[in-house]
Amino acid sequence: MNIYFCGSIRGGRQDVNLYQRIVKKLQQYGTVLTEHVSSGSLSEKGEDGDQAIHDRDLEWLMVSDVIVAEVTQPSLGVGYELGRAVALNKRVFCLFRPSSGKVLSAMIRGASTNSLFQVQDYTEDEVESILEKYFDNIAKN
Ligand code: 6IA
Repeated sequence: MNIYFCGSIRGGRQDVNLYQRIVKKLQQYGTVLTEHVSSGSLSEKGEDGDQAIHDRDLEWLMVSDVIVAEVTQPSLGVGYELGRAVALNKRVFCLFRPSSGKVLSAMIRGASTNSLFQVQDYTEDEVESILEKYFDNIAKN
């Protein structure tokens, strides 16, 4: 299974340790195409050029079976990826932490109208078990 993980990069890296935990867990279920999103040493500039990054990410999005996004830290790039994923009819799982004090965008919360697009509120300590539950479920369907 190809898994595309989305997390904020230029939107702010404050949750990067949590992204690392998520990617580590996701690797139990398949190949995480976007492992770099969780890299602690990612510089803000990027060496490839923005167009190359965009085009490569879209190619990965197209070949992915499921998109998992940590959406607590708002990111234009993540929002864009999620919109493209919906247009591609992909399975999407968004993770949000209400304890952050933030309120999730209506365009993300409101997109969860069917089982293909799900938004899950969670606390940091339950992140692994939430992912287990989700992937056990899709394995059954
Ligand atoms: O707007 P943001 O930068 O927060 O968007 C983050 C999202 O866009 C992530 O989920 C990534 O999949 C994608 N993305 C944004 N920037 C990059 C990137 N390098 N490399 C790969 N994917 C990216 C940007 C430069 C980097 C070295 C900081």
